[in-house]
Amino acid sequence: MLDESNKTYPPTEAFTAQAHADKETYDRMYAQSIEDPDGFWAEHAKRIDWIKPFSKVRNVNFDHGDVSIKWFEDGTLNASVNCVDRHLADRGDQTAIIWEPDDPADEAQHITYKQLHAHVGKMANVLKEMGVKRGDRVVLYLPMIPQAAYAMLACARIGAIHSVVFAGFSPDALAARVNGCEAKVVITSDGAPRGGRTTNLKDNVNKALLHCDDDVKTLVVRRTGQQVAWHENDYWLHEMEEKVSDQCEPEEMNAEDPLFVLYTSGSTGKPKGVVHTTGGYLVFTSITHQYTFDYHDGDVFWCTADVGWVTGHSYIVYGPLANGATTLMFEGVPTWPDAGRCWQVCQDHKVNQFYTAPTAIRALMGKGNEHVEKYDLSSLKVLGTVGEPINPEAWTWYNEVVGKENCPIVDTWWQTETGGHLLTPLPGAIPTKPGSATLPFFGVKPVVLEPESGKVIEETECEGVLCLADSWPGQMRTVYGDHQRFMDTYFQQYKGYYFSGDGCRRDKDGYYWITGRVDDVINVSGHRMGTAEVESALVAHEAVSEAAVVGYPHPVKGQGIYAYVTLMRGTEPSEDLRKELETWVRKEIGPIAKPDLIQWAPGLPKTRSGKIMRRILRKIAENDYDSLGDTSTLAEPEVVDDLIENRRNRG
Ligand code: 6R9
Repeated sequence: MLDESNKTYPPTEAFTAQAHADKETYDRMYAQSIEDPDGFWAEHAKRIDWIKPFSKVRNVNFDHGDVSIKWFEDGTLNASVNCVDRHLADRGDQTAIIWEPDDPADEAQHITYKQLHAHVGKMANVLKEMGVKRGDRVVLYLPMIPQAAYAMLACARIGAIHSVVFAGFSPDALAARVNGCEAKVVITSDGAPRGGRTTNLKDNVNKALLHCDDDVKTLVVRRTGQQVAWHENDYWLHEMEEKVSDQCEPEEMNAEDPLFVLYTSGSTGKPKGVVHTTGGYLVFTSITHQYTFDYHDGDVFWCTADVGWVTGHSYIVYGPLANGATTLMFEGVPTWPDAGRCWQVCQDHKVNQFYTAPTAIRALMGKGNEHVEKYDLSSLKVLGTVGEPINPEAWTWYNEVVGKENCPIVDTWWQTETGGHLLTPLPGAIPTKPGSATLPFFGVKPVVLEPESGKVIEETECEGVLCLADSWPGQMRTVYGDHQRFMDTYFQQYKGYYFSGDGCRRDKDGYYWITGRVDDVINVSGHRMGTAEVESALVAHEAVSEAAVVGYPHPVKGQGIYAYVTLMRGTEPSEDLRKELETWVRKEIGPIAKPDLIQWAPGLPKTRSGKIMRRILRKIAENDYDSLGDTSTLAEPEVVDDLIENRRNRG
């Protein structure tokens, strides 16, 4: 592996000269944000239009049992007004959204702020017409089409809470989320083209709704024109839109009213509904979008994430649109029709900031430089990465081949729970090091704790678990319908701190290096997967008696899914059964959860109290047999030898 850990890459003088922040500005603003958080955030909350100004900036308690997080609590605002209406006067005819369809032969669309306003107004009125009221939940299960952004903003406009479900999730996973937040309406499309193939989304919704309340209505966007099975509670968006006006009076929302729920994997089987509220989230996504990407008026910003993930929420929709940016939305995949697709889009639309995940960078790096070199990438100014640690090889390729050593790379560490960037370089201010998310954003107080004792480590150079000592405006407020779970997950283990679930190292310069999850969450292609979710899908199959899932290093995905499976007595392992289990998990959760490797395990290593020793399974999956640690406390130490022998046989 390349050792780049001591190399630093300072921004060029020319870049720094035009940037929002140089090192001195960063130091000054960071210091102020820590010494006087109330003053700092009162000042920066002015970037948002308030209907009624707030008088109190923060009201935060991190004590387990009594956790409560409030920002700008007596202020009122509307998120859709901030993302749309307030730009009409100055930039009504500027493009708000560039939509690049899956097939490069189809033409891109440019939607101006004026048009966005009309689309959002119509969709908001359609939702009202369907009976959606302030506080109701609406699930979005959509391809990457502009209607996804319209729908989010339409919900925000009428005070409904959206919950976007990634369109790659299975009908079962969708049903669990519709039921979890008791949604009134599901918004979907007939089909979803992606990488030249089409998924029948409406069909998935039909299957999901068999497990949901009969009253749930479906609003369908016509994307492909394909045939769909129709039910009595189904409505076509284009038909509904004919009946309503495009003017919709926005609801006056409290800063702490929920804006959305987004389900994410945790270390137990059931996904958590992460709740974000309106005021703090909008302030935080807007300020991070501006400073982290050094976004300037007129820039074209492209985040390649799907709106089904938090990255799409914060950096395709809310952050950029709150800043009056031109945000690019891409329906396709980076490798279809070929590995030049992203660079062609960058060239065609003169993209200035490009934000993607290490897994995409690695996949494209593997296809050869010629796909990049064919295109004119001179518009690029800043490159971003998110989702998992980036390996130095991929970082260097991104820097040299894509950025021509002329674009700072911002490695942004954050989570669904944090709403926006917590650790990241500001591109004009902070010299970068490949693989490090560098330093905290304004107002962010990272601490490294000893994992066992929970003691805060004071030395600069150290390694431990990453916690946050104080709140920031974009922090999640609760788990939907389960505040106890929120407190237990994030505030119980280390008293008085928010526990991120990540391990990290801090180097002599105070830079943070994320070492990965310390809980039972694995990170597959930048997507979070709870090992327990995959395990419960596996044991739901009649042939499986027990399953244990761990992550292992994967050259493109970062981590792959390694499943140890014990079969029911009398069931013989076979290649057919292996395929069947793979298909089964795909169906139960979705394609992203398909195990990369299934190993038949006659027995699993357990403690005498019956706990599966994942530490050992992880080592075996990594082919690292010399550091298995103490196995003598196992109920049946000999199962380990069996597993090792099986692992060796598969090479
Ligand atoms: C935004 C997002 C969060 C988990 C997080 C960590 C990993 C994200 C990272 C990173 C290293 C980075 N992660 N960004 N690890 N360097 N720059 O990805 O949210 O899907 O909730 O995942 O992803 O492990 O805890 P989410």
